[in-house]
Amino acid sequence: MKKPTVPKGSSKKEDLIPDTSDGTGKLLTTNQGLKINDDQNSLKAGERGATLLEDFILREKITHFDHERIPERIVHARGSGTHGVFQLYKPQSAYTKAGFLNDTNIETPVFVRFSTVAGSRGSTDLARDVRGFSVKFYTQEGIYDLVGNNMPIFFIQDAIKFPDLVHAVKPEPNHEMPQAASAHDTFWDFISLMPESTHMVMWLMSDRAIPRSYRMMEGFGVHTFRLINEEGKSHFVKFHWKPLLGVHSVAWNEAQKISGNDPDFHRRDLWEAIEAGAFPEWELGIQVIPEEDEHKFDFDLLDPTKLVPEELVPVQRIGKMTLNRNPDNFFAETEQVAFHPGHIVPGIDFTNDPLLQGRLFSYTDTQLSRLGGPNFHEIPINRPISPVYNNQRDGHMRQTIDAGRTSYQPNSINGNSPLQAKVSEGGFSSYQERIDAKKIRERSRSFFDHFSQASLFYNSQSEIEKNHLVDAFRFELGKVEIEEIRKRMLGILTQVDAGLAKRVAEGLGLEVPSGPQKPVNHGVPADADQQKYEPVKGKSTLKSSAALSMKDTPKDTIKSRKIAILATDGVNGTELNAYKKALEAAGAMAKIVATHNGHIKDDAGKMLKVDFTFLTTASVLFDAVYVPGGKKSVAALLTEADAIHFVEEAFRHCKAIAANADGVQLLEHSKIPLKDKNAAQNGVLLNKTARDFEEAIKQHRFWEREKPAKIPA
Ligand code: HDE
Repeated sequence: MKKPTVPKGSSKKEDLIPDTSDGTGKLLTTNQGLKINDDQNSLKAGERGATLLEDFILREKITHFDHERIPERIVHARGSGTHGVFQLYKPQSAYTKAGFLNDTNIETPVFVRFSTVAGSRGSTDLARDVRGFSVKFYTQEGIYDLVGNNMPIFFIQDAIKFPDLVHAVKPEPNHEMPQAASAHDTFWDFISLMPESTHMVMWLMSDRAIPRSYRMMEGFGVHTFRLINEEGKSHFVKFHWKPLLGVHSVAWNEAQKISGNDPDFHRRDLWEAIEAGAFPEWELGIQVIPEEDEHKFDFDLLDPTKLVPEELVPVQRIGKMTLNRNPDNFFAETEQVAFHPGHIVPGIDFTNDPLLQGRLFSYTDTQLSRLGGPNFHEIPINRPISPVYNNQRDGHMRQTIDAGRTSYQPNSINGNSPLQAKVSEGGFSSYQERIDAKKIRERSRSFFDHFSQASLFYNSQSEIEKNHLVDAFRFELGKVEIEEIRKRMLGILTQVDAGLAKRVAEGLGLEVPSGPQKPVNHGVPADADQQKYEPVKGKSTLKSSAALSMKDTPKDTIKSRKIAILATDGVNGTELNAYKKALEAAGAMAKIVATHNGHIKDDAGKMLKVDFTFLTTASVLFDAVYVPGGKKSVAALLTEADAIHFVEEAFRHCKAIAANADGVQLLEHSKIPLKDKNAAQNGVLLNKTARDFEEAIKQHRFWEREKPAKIPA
């Protein structure tokens, strides 16, 4: 079948234009279009009141205000969205008939929303948490939503446990604490009783849970889906998003400080990068598994607590997504956008993953209360760019004026319109999977190896990543008050790795439980045979998988990286400008941080614009620090405790630091160890070129600095 081709530039943006309003230079009106003469004073009986009920302008304004909040998302409440496009590299007709995965001439508009899971709408971006990664494709065949996360697996295997999981991680119901944090008793109580979550908590305790940027995260569809080709043949598929900037994270100590300095850190980062034209890009990857291979693996493809190692099934990169336009209005677009894993197009279909099956119910249901009724698909951001015709009618806030007498089918009055589409006309037809089964509440034995992939994940981590995992478990379990829960978690960790359990136990001041540990599964039906639900540890065919570590992620650009230049009056302007220019030419954002706002005067009397002061920013908001020379400038910085703290903290967080000429003195006065001044030791560059500095910044972090000892900062 010939797929419809959309010329480039036919975008969601154009679709949104009729709904976009801009009052610049216009006269103020009421919602009824009446021009307003006085928006400063309500209508009163005399100048000292009382206010009159008659004041319809006041009433309209206040009433609207009273109702301008909607319920936040029950999970993923905190998020940031943006527009972009998806471009296919090569037709995928062997696997799928989906139009947007077959025609390389199509530039499919997308809207993407990134989010944390547990926190409220106003919570910090840098919580230790899973990140949501939702992509809405406005295809010619309707909306396709890929509603994924930045981790490839999930906590639970069956949708019926989702409310329990979320209740456990959300702030505790008696006092509503802690906000946006899993480090509390109810979360770990639940996790320690549900061994199926072990693999996911390994990911959650890893640095993946504290990304440097939304732009530097992987995305995963999590469940196994199906691709269906023109012949009706099905292949299993796992979806991936691979960021071209690599996968990078911050330090936990840094994450906590960012939360105070700029709780909007990720939102701002995304917004500013797009405004600056540094458009974030991801490649869409697919792992394709023929139907015949369904039972070839040592795990079940339907089990969402398992991933398909890339060593077993390579990821094919089939297209690129570029995010290139910030929304005009946060509420109208980012807040009202409604994703649903059940929004699919011909060529894509579901599997029987019991977590996915439950999700298929939840997402429309939740929009009914969140967006207020069944017409949320008419909200401009949710509206497909392909036409919508059906006999669904009326309801709260209905926008469409459906013309004609008939709203039923079959009908003879209107020629039976709208007509059902044949498959050859693009009509959706579900994959005809053969099912021959009893109606039972059960879990397949093939789902019970809860530990092999958790061990695989741990074994695939670098030493540094393992250290961070240990620290994260010590932090999280250290915040748990009930000792029984900590001990139970140690029992679970023994199943992952004895060394890991021992190190976590040391930090908690506990002994690793002695004897063979067999964590008990408490998620068991009342009448079930406990033994049937016992977790097992199978043998993974792989010892480690490189793709699970962030160590070898691409480190080849400083594009959009933020660099602080510490300077004040008397700075060597020639040097500063040359360095700044070189860094900016490589795509970085170099900002002057000074002792005062406004402008600083360089050593030649030229004025340089200050971007931040030590009061308005902090080292945790930058990727690297540079201290240029200039006697007077450095002398002033030496008397500024915040300047010394700035470089020490950047060192503590393993960032690249460059200092030239007198600037070196600032480092000498700090606790940064500078043994060999001529060597660029671990990313500390003294009197080196901007080019050397660029190479160091590309490395993202010099984590090995953490090994000998952390400096106080
Ligand atoms: Fe969600 N999830 N979820 N989820 N989820 C929602 O839908 C739900 C799950 C994910 O940016 C809600 O519109 C159930 C897995 C993202 O707007 C809700 C289950 C994955 C987002 C919901 C899951 C996700 C949501 C809340 C278990 C990764 C944010 C607001 C059966 C593949 C979407 C909303 C956005 C949001 C239900 C599990 C990802 C309540 C019942 C697994 C990225 O419908």
